[in-house]
Amino acid sequence: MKSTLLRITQAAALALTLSAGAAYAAGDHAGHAMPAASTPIGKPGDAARVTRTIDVDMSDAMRFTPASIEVKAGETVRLNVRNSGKIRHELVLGTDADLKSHYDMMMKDPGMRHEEANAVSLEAGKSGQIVWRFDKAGKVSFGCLEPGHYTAGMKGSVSVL
Ligand SMILES: [Cu+2]
Repeated sequence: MKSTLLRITQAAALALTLSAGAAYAAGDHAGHAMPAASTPIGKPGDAARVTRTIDVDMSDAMRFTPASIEVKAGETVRLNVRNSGKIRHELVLGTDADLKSHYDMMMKDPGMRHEEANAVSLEAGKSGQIVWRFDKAGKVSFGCLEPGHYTAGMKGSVSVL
């Protein structure tokens, strides 16, 4: 009886720790959130205007498949992202400079989660989506900013034509 109670208390304490950690990570990251207005990489898309869905796989080989995607300027695309690995991965859209600086932050604070519109962070086996409007011709990069992944080559790019 006593040990059951102890276990419940431990579970409650763990849950509290986890939620406090999540709140900290979200709060810590809020200052870096992208504005909803257009940015150098485009902006969050309207799901009703999606013209194309592109499946992207993330694997423990530290690769995105496909790693290069082509879209037309002005196109709103749904990236249907799947983590087929056994560890967490994420897909974050950004300029190379954005990704690099976020990656450096992740190295200092590995618990951080990306929950902005330009990112999806997925546990093993999970799927998620990003709806994004690529409104300027050029290159938009993406990467997995989990510690060690980006530098192992877990990156790709969207050519906006
Ligand atoms: Cu990864």
